[in-house]
Amino acid sequence: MTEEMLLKLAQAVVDGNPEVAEKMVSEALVQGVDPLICLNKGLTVGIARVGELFAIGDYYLPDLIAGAMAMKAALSVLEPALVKAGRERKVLGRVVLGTVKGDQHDIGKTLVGIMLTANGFLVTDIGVDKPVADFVSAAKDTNATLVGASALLTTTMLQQQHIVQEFEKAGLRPKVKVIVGGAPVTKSWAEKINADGFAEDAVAAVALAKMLLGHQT
Ligand code: B1M
Repeated sequence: MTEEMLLKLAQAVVDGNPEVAEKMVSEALVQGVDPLICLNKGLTVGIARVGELFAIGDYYLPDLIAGAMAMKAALSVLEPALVKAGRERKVLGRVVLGTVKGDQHDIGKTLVGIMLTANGFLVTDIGVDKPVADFVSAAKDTNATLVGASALLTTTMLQQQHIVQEFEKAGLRPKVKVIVGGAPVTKSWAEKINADGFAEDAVAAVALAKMLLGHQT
């Protein structure tokens, strides 16, 4: 995929055009383009631009939704290829993943899940807007050793701290590691709330999960 095509793919997300985004990704895959290139140099660039335009007031909520829908449409085409691209086949660990209470953002969390699955983790995605208790019960039900909490809003980040505290209270730590991520989340926030780790993106989340569960990265 040329730089120009990647720019067009990003633009399809900026324009909130799911048909074009999906078609371009399908064509790229047929041509043998690395799905990670489509993701990182096309779709992610587009959705980041949508966020910038929203932040400066050029885009409104419907534009935000349209951009997200275009990204999700393209991701649904990309997902099987991303998973197939994963080389590890051994199960590296069981993971529970969700977006915290009060937060509806699911694209980043879903991507983290796709990349963990692609790299050999068994992922239980509990969805968005999930209260602390759901993370704990899912971890117990699935016998997970890693829990990931995603938060995209400064107002919902605090939920990550509640999750860490609840796992502590339930006596599940240190057996269960808790990792956090999402656009406003930082390493220092993760340290402050005593999480086991922070990952900036889905690729870093895989490396972090491997490291925490004792696998070589
Ligand atoms: Co919202 N939104 N949004 N939004 N939205 C942001 C987050 C915002 C930064 C936009 C802005 O102002 N520039 C802003 C938050 C400001 C803040 O608090 N700091 C914002 C706002 C304000 C809102 C609303 C309040 C708007 C309103 O209603 N007035 C509202 C809140 C709704 C709610 O949740 N209660 C809202 C709603 C929405 C939509 C529903 C329209 C839509 C989401 C659709 C969906 O997810 N199904 C949406 C979108 C699309 C965005 C932006 C534009 C894009 C988010 C995204 O999908 N990014 C976003 C701006 C931005 O982030 N630049 C914005 C792509 C995704 C791949 O990246 O999610 O960051 P990200 O995930 C990355 C990493 O962060 C990391 O890896 C991922 C992959 O690389 N990561 C993890 C994520 N989770 C991880 C977990 C890990 C590890 C890594 O371990 C567990």
